[in-house]
Amino acid sequence: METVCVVGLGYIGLPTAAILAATGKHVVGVDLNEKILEAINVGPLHVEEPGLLDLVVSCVASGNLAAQDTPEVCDAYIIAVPTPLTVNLQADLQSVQAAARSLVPFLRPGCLVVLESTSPPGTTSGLVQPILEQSGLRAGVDFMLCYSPERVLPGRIMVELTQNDRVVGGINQISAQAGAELYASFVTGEIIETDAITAEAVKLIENTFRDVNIALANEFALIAETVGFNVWEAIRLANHHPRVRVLSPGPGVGGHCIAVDPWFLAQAAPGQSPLIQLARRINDGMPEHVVELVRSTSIGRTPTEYVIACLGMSFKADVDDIRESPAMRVIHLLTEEGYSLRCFDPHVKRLDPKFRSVTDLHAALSGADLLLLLVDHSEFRNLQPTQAWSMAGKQVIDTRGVLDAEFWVRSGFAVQVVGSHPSRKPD
Ligand code: SAJ
Repeated sequence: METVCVVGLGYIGLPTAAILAATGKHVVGVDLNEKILEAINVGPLHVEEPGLLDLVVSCVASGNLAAQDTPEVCDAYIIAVPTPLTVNLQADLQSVQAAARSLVPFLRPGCLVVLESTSPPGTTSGLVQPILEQSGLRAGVDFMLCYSPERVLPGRIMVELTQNDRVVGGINQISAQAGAELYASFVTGEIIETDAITAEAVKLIENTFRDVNIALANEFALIAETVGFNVWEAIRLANHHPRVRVLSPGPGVGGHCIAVDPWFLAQAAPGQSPLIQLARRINDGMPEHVVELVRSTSIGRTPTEYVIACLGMSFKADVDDIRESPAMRVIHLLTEEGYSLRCFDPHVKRLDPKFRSVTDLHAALSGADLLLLLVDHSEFRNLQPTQAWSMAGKQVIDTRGVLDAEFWVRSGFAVQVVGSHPSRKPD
């Protein structure tokens, strides 16, 4: 398999295309978005990910990677397009359908097609296969068809794409073998062959496990605030148990995976998934809880005169991605209530003008009544009270439990950490 066509050049497709190109394969990246094509062929890159820029630049320069708007005949095809959630909490598979349709004229006997997009169980054989067979070729006989989930963590994509174990599910055994051969060209982790529907379920199970665990941590945080203990300390100590690994509470769960994928599993069997659905709702309720904490700090002030420095907009630390971001949800809710916001995120470059965003920390904090820490970016983890002297009010809400609350309190600030009792300013 010397030539590969990757359809969808986003957070997964582009790194995959670049890594394949770096192995010496001739890779054609396909995307419908002209701006993305220009970003790859000319720059600047549309995705911020450590190590990605250099690799893309060198692969484009070597001629092994080219971005274009239509597929071409290749030995292997990878579909890595988005599968968002509809308003009815169903998987929107239109991009997968369109990508599969776009490949039909180019399929040739002996080629391989892999679906990587996170999809409800049964999508590869039930949706993609019939579309591809419109080529007149039979899946599993004339061409091979697999599902293989990516499992990489944003911020560590380039490392994890090669090092993580890879599950490859074929619609039959020879398809799985062909898929495993493609991934063996760049994966150093174990490659495990299975069937397509199991591989689809594996991806959903992994992210659902994490979502439910975060929901549990968030529930512990709400209990802690009511009962009066520090959830961060309690979780840290509980995790000393050899078989306990509670995740961290926070302002909610974001990103295009963990906040979305559990619904694909839940919707496949709504009557059998009450725990998954409840966990989703607990996590989705956290931004509203943060807004309640803000209300409690601003009692007696009208929202318009209460200035909040919102630190962080992305869905998690050290990434520029604001998709499904709980920080953005909090910002939306506060905006709706009429608060005066100053939003600052050192990673998010394309800011929506409707939010009053500023380009540095000082501008965000200067004259603000409340410091609302929404994302635990490296730049914020060691934030010091001395950096916040220019604030008009001395209120802090830390939704990520990263600030040294006692030190901030000793320095004259009132600090509320999600999952613990509010600390008052010393008299
Ligand atoms: N979060 C918490 N508490 C935690 C951990 C995370 O509130 O203890 C929040 C984050 O702040 C963020 C969200 O959850 O808003 C998701 O962040 P994440 O770091 O847990 O996950 P993602 O979305 O960046 O990547 C996940 C990973 N899946 C698992 O860890 C099981 C990654 O391996 C997947 O490849 C990726 O989803 C994906 O593409 O599906």
